[in-house]
Amino acid sequence: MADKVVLLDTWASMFGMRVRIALAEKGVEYEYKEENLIRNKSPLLLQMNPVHKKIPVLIHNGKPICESGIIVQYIDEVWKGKAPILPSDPYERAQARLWVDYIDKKVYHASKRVWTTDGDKKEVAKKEFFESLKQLEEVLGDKPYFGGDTFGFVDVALIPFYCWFYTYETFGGFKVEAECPKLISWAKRCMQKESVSKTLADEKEVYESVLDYKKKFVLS
Ligand code: GS8
Repeated sequence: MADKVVLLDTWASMFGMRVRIALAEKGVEYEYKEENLIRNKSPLLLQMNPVHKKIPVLIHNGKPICESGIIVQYIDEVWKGKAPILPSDPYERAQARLWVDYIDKKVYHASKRVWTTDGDKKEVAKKEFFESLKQLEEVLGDKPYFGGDTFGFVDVALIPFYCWFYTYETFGGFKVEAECPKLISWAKRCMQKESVSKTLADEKEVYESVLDYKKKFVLS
């Protein structure tokens, strides 16, 4: 029986984009279901992710897998043959997981505060955002990808943030390229891959959706 793969997601989610890139890398066909997280989470989402009630959720032959980093690893294990995402060496694999965890804990939290806060809080967020990106630039070094010569787990986890850079830059009054040129070159390299360019949302549409969100909910 053919695999039935369903993805519960929202179009602008950097976490959902990770999963879509991984599925594209592996050539897995799936049904995409857009969730309305603000007004109305679907009964399917609440049933499939009762703990966090968050997207993305991958439903593989009826069984849910939650949390983007875990989903990408699951995809890599299930669809083994093509385009490995995680390194085969256990030490390298541990390092890749460490940096994905770093992206989740540092980059995401700082980046979100750049557009949701003001004043001193925003200045602290900007500082932390650049510290985390510069740390990642150091990890990248002179390699084409975080995965070395090939696009890997850390690349999949980080590249969706690229289509949010315009939003961070507009709210933060900075240019990422001025501070982290190597990272921008890396992002442009990743964008040459179809799995990435076809997945990443339009940066202006992301920004418009953030403006819309902020109008509805007074943040900060
Ligand atoms: C984060 C998912 C998440 O924040 C992962 O999958 O890696 N650690 C998780 N999902 C958000 C949308 S993207 O910002 C979400 O579903 N939010 C709904 C809510 O918080 O109610």
